[in-house]
Amino acid sequence: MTVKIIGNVLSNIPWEAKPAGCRNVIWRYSGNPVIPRDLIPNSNSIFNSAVVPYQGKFAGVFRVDDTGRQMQLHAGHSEDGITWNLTPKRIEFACDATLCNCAEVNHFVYGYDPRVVWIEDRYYVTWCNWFHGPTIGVGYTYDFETFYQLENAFLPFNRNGVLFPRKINGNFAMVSRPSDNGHTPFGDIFYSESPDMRYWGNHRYVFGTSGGWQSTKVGAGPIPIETDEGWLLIYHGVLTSCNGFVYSMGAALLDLDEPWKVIVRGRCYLLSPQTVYECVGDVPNVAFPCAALCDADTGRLAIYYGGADTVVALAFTYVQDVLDFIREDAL
Ligand code: BMA
Repeated sequence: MTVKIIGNVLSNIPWEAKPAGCRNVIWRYSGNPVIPRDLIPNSNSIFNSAVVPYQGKFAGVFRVDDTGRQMQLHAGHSEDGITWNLTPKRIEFACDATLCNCAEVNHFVYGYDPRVVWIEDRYYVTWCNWFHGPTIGVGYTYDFETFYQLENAFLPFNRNGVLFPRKINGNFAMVSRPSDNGHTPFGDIFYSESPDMRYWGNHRYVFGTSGGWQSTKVGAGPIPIETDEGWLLIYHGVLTSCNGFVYSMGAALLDLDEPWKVIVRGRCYLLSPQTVYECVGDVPNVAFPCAALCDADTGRLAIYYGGADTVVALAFTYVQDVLDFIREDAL
């Protein structure tokens, strides 16, 4: 491994060796899916969810659609990152009145596709939050029990708001994907900065659609991974087939100081929906990454992704191998 990962040594992340004969850069966990759709009472589906290391174990925020098909967020804990306990009651955000006008913002209608990241002194959560349509909700927690809500980052319509794990040039940094109020047949990734997690600006264009698997729209996935060569961004790309959207995952490397500048981006997907749990479910043909655990020592990467908008699955790779893969066949 020549790449240096700027992050914590996490020797206990989920891991399984690459199967003999596997030709792909990424391989699926043999026990997939790790979270079934019916893990908690009244869940219709659990997918597109975010996990982080927490107190030597793991915690996260999970997208749970209930059997009324209401999209909600639930907290969860795990000893090993594979077997999860989710709190049956959904997260109800308290208001941080110092940074949020609660009466205007804190009306929970729906929340989905969360991301979680530790920045400086707390875990920040972003998600797709109803505010007269989808936009980027922002909150934080210290303990995965009490969650505080802040002002929405952007106007509607926006999705896939993903924070960077540290300030860049003195500001909080986020990528997001402006969209429409429906199932959005377009979408490019933009970058924005904030001095205080409240006011967002300095908007920059990062990248948009390209051919093949990423020809309809793209959106950031897990929290970007810092390396000495740039930010590794795992993202989803969507194509439109005669049968609807197909969601795959790919990767790009962004400049460390100016992350809107793309150093390299892969032409081919890392993983596309091919297994039964990616192709059969409430929305067929979806592999949607929302979180990754990375061990800075070995470069091991465990990626959590939603399968067919129904379950949570895991896949493994090495950061070095992903970089080699996108450089060998770059856009
Ligand atoms: C997007 C979001 C995701 C979902 C995807 C595929 O618009 O709703 O949560 O995984 O569509 O249905």
